[in-house]
Amino acid sequence: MVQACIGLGANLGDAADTLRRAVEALARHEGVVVRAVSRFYRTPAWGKEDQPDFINAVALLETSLAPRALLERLLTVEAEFGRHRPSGERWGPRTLDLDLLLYGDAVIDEPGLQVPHPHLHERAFALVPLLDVLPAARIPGRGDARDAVSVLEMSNIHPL
Ligand code: PH2
Ligand code: MG
Ligand code: MG
Repeated sequence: MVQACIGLGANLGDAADTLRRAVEALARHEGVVVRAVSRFYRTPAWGKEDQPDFINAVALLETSLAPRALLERLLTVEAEFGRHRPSGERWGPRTLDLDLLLYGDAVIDEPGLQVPHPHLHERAFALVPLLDVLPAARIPGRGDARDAVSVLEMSNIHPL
């Protein structure tokens, strides 16, 4: 079993309820055990700021799924929650976003599958909940998650 961290985000509909149900959907899958879920945070939109605040959280999993199979599972759950992926729209509003942040200490750079998540180290909305579930988290190739978050603006990341 490998320890994996999933970032959950939503800013359309009842985002907190969606995140709760998405964690349940992940836990129902064979080969996935949810070990911990972070607090839920209200966070300002990052990257594309003219959209509603997000609710963000991180789930700590143990999984027997290979990275690609886990990613496929995340995409399936996103689709179950009505996620549409309009082509060309980057960082827009979404009913549910599930990102593979960490997969053990693996470093993977393949089409559609990059681990650690390429923006993890610069996103307080992902690092703060990550540290809830894994206070000693390391980002392979980058160092301690705690060091990464220490240089970021965190005053606008509010636990619900
Ligand atoms: N996700 C994005 C882009 N911007 N901002 C916040 N606060 N939370 C997110 O989950 C988020 C974002 C792309 O996936
Ligand atoms: Mg994302
Ligand atoms: Mg995503």
